[in-house]
Amino acid sequence: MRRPRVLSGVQPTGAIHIGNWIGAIRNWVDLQETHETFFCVVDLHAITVPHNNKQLAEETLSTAAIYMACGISPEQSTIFVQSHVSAHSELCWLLNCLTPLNWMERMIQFKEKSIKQGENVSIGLFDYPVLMAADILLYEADLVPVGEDQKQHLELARDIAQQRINSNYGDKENPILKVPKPLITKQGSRIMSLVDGHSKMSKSDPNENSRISLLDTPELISRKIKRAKTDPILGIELNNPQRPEAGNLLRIYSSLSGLEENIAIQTCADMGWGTFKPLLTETIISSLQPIQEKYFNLMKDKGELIELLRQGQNKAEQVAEKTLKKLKDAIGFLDID
Ligand code: AQP
Repeated sequence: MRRPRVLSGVQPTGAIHIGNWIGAIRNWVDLQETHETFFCVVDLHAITVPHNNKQLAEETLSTAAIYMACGISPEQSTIFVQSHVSAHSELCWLLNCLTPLNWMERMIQFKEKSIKQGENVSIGLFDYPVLMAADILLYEADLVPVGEDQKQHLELARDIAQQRINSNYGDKENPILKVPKPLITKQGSRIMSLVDGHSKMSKSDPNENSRISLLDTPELISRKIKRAKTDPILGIELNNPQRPEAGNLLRIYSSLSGLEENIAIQTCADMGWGTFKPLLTETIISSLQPIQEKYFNLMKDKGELIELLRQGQNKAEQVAEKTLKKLKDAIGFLDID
């Protein structure tokens, strides 16, 4: 019996921030102990919006190094780059041909992201959820860690596997594709922008002050926290809808200090911003310091890093090719191997 398999990834669309870490990567570290884990840098997803071709390779490598610096171990997990395993693109095409257009037209994230792109929306952005379904289904993932915003995409992957593939080409005893389940991450793990408590902290937010990146220097962290939006009310609260910024900063403090939320609430209940902000700054700096140290060490030897990604690619390919072959046979392609 194999351990339940988990697959997840981050797009190399910019510097990884504490939202990506608290909401995703940090949880993956724990999953390695109990699950069979596949973590990819999803560079094919990154080009669904305009990207910088001079930076993509470097950001891809840097994202992989961040995974490892945060504690994802190449021995325990399969760490790889999405575009290095061509089965992702190939399965995406096959799934495209099996997915009804009207299922795609319901995707909320496309509607939101396409507004930001104006006239320049690519077909790739529309197809993002099918590529994500390909990522998940290729590895026969049992569980996929998803935040609220990705739930609909996982639902699509489940529907494609179940309704368009298994029920058309398979039978109950021998399903062709595994139907994945969501691994819902904690509510509190959604980290919001430092300058607007209503919008998510995001790599692509043009305002650098909206996020703390994992590689920010102590001086920069201190400056960003000083500038973070506050209000004139004394006492830091977690769950007051009128004070989203206070709630967000307290959530970051509780996540990084390791204090239970209720203890963090009590500790900060009477603090003014002048006391709380330096405390938060210190907490962020000290929790990022070991990650930064490991990251810069890893980046000293890019050859070794690339070798680890090559090994990850080989491991990933072995699993992905099997699933792809199974589906191609089910669809009815001529096989000459
Ligand atoms: N603010 C956040 N709080 C908690 N979790 C977050 N994640 C992203 N932002 C937050 C989680 O990080 C993982 C990787 O995300 P992604 O790179 O695939 O894309 P994203 O969700 O669109 O992240 P960004 O930072 O907002 O990137 P851009 O700006 O490029 O779109 C996911 O598990 C996500 O839930």
